[in-house]
Amino acid sequence: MGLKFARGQPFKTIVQIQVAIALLLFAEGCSLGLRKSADEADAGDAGTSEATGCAQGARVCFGEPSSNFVSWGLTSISVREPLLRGALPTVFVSSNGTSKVFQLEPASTSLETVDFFKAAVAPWQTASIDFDLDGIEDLAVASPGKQSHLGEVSFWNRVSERWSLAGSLTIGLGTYSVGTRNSATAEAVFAIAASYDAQSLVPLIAHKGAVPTAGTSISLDLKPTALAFGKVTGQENRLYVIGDGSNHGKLVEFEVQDRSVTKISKSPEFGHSLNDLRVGDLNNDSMLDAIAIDDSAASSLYSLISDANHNWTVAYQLPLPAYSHAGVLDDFDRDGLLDVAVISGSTNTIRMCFGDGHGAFGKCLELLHGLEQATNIASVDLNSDNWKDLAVVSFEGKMAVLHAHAVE
Ligand SMILES: [Ca+2]
Ligand SMILES: [Ca+2]
Ligand SMILES: [Ca+2]
Ligand SMILES: [Ca+2]
Repeated sequence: MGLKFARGQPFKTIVQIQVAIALLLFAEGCSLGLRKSADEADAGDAGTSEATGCAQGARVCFGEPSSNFVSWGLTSISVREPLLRGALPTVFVSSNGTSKVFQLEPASTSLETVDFFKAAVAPWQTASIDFDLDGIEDLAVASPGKQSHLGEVSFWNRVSERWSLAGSLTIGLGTYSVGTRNSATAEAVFAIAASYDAQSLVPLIAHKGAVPTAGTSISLDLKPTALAFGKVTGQENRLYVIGDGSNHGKLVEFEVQDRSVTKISKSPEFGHSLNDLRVGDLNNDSMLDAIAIDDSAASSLYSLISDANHNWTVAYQLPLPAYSHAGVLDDFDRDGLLDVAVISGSTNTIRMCFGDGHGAFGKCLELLHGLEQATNIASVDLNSDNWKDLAVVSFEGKMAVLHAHAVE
């Protein structure tokens, strides 16, 4: 998820890196008067060696990064979790640079390409789901398009052991994101695509044995940059969208039932350049919360907490390195509290900060991934040891993998 990397012309970033480092010095002061943790000042020097991740007091360590070249212009990475316990996951990465989508599987120390296909319109993001309900996982690919070609979502399934185009739906210019539910149900909304330029959401409806169709488009009062469905029992029908309004950004929550998508709440305004969104229960009260990442020069992560009445509070702001485009939410140290791992276009490191169970993120590790211009990050258990590992992709075309292990 997240798209500003493209919107800001990805490779002015090279020039921006130097500027970013200078601006970073000023970024620390940016505040909306939110609660900040006492550990925040330690975020950049949280006691790791600069190479990799074993900090004093941490419960998890990360090994040296292992990287390989996949394809120029990588923008996103998504994970298909294995159906069987102990089986290995499958990873998909999109190359906006070469219009290809790659399927990778865990090898000894990295992820290796096992198949790929070329999309008609350069892709941005890929999501795995069985949209035709035949029991075999398929793919939905979001392609932003450009002035001469509106953005679309294309649908791909496996035919004779190869990826094959089943069909596509025009969504609108700036179709960077497609979010899927846990699973598809016939004749109901199984995914939502967002058009940044058209400021709209388009529900995608599944049909057994057929290509999905588009439902009625929903207009937004913001430019959507990322969206996610709730994936926990009882909240799978929740859809969360972030984007930028005229001055600030916000999060909007929807309820999805069969074919209807209804707005039910929104957060206060926050941030200026919201780019990535992840959903999870930050404070263990069974209500889903969210993190949103602002990837401006004064980049920050915001924690948004929801109560049982869907009242949203911007509970915490964590300053990040300039141009932090994306992050993931997972319990990396297995203490029962969600943590974050964030990448930035201005550093070659991952910043991992551990959740305090109230929406704040305290102690941080700085983990070297070594790539230039990182665009996205995923958490995935690559070796079935129950420790979530990290995979990072970059616009230069490389992928880096860092394996987690328990502190000895
Ligand atoms: Ca299928
Ligand atoms: Ca919660
Ligand atoms: Ca944790
Ligand atoms: Ca692992």
